[in-house]
Amino acid sequence: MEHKLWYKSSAKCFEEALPIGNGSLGAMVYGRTDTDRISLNHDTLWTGTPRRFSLPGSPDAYKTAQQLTLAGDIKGAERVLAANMSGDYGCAYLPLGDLRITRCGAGEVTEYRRMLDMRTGAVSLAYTEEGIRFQRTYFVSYPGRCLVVHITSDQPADYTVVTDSQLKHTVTATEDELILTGECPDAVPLYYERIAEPLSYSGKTVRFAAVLRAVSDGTVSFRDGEVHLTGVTATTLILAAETSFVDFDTLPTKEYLTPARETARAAAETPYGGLFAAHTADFSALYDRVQLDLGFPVPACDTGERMRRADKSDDLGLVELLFHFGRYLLISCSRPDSQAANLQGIWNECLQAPWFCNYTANINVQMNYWPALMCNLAETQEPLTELIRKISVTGADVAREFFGAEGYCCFSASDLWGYATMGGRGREECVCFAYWPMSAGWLCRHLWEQYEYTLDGAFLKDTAWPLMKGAAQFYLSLLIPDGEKWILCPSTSPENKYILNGEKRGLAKYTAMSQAIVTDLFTNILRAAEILGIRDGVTEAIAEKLPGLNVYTVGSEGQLLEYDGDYPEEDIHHRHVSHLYGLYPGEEITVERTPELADACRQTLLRRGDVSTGWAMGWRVNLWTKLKDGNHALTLLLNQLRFVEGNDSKISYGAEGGTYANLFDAHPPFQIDGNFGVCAGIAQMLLQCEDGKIRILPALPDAFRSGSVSGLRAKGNISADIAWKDGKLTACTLCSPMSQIVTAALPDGDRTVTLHANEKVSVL
Ligand code: FUC
Repeated sequence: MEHKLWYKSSAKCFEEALPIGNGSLGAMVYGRTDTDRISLNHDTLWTGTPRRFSLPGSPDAYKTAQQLTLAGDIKGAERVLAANMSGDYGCAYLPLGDLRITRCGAGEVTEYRRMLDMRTGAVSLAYTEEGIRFQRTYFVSYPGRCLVVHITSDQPADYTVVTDSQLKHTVTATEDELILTGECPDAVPLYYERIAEPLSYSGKTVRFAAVLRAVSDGTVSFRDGEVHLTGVTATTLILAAETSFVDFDTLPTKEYLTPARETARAAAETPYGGLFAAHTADFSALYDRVQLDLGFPVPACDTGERMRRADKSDDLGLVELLFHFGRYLLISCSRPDSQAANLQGIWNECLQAPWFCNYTANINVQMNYWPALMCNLAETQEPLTELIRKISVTGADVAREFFGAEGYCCFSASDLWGYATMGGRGREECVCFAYWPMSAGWLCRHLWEQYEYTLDGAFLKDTAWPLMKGAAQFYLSLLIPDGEKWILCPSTSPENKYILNGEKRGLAKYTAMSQAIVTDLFTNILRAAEILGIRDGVTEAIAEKLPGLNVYTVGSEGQLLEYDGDYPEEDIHHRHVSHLYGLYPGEEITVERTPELADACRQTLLRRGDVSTGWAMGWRVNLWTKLKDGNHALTLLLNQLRFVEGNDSKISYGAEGGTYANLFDAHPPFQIDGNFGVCAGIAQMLLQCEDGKIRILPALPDAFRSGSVSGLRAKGNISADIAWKDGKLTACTLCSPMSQIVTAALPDGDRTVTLHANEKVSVL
């Protein structure tokens, strides 16, 4: 079992640096011996201010687009949607700044080691220079709400510490603090646009303060915006950051400087050992819930060298590491009271980050949470629930003003302020990615699953139900009859296009994915209604329309059709596999219950191919596990482990995905969803919940000869411990806090067992 990423050299770039975080405050540690860099983020630093949406007249445009689509004028319908519904993109996530620690050493650096220990949630650094042994430990404490850097040396040394930011800022020093204050710009250009003018600062955006303190056995002086440490052997740097963000709907006017100073002062008054102990206790309590041992030997070389090797098939220990790293990242970037994990979790150094580092919601933000419930980290999903709550408010305006519909909706991306409208800035070709009012439906499956995993009835009634109902009401308003069917017309399949009359089109009469998302939501809402004893007009309308949503058709190549016809695809290797939503994360298609459709999914995956962007391979890992093909899932996983060199700003939409030296997923660029997707996929090789059964080792690759996993979660608030040897299941116990009867699907057949409260029961 291995829980460490380690390196024999410092990070040359972001994709070699090591992430730490407490959900809100994030840091990337470079571990340099001359000027060390710790880049900083706070999850509420975004451009913009609260806003609500209106677009009078667009319900008519929507109806016009629908009529044009039904009449076969897809091009005309795309034009109408682009001209009347498409607007600006949402806001951008911003970097806070940097903390830099300089020591002007002259000697050669030897015995260097930089390491992330995922069990403690801390990075450490050790090296020798000029005969002095230096050590550092870095962590971001959730209980302490601050970054801690502990610096020691076996002989006295001198350092200078500074802070900096790309945002408008000032740095001042008091007697015992360095204070960086600043504010967010109103907007930043997209990543591929140049900043033509100085950024505008209206003074209404989020403001922030980062307060640095130093506790040392040597001399500490704060002057000229710097901290000078002289003759020190043990120093603890503490950095606390707070912002004026209140909530998505309120102007950011919260007091931030005093809380940041208070937090830093309180931490500085706590001995370092106490800070470290509180942090590790908090972190390990979450991280240690799941254990995975695949039994592979750990090579002697460092993690970077392991990643750089072309063939990963003889270093399958990396799979274990990737699984743990996914859990590590989730705990570090999404905690109760933090914002939801964005495209890069919380770690972003760019003023103009790719895709604004936002909540892209046509797969990405959802994928971030795929491992949460399976890996017994339900509380990390709280921020996602809050994101849904936001868009249930802002998106109600969008539903009404854009569609004349009830409920709420959100297009393909969101932000800190609950952005829910259609981006694309009116460009005609934007429809294929921007017109997609489906994200709320997909997001709601996380609410339902949270109930299924935790059986928390209060959560179902008070939180999940109203949010699921609002999303369902929106789709009920939109569905129209088409013969025996009920369709969402027009629809797109995220970011993909097909060929119609020799031209590329994104819009279609209906798409498999839109229908599948509504099917999933309606199915889950009826289940929830039954549990809650609710029957009303909404549930009746849902029950009536649900059977008519199934439009699945198998195409001429045996593939599942993505659109309403068997059109040639623009790109048969497209990264999105949206039409397979019903296989995963949805549950409509299973090998056992709908074998023909499962087979069509298999053909679709084979046609799409095994190389793609990072997250797209992460999705495919999960899909192959759902097809019960562990070996193919492993092929995808190994592809995802393909080494990608960092510090390359190129964005690739093709077959260049993989993993960086610091195990961050490479779209490229870095995008954290792939880390979470693959983490969930590894869990799904070992355990799946399907049609009321708990499937044990449903997709175990042959190469995983012997191993064990414990603490994985199954639906029904059940914890599972599994062991296997030479490919055969040798032990499996299930445990639940209450008595219940469950069916376990084992490799050699089903077993129904009675679980008694808090007793581990063997199902073998
Ligand atoms: C979706 C994907 C892209 C990228 C972006 C952030 O739009 O299609 O590949 O991941 O999100």
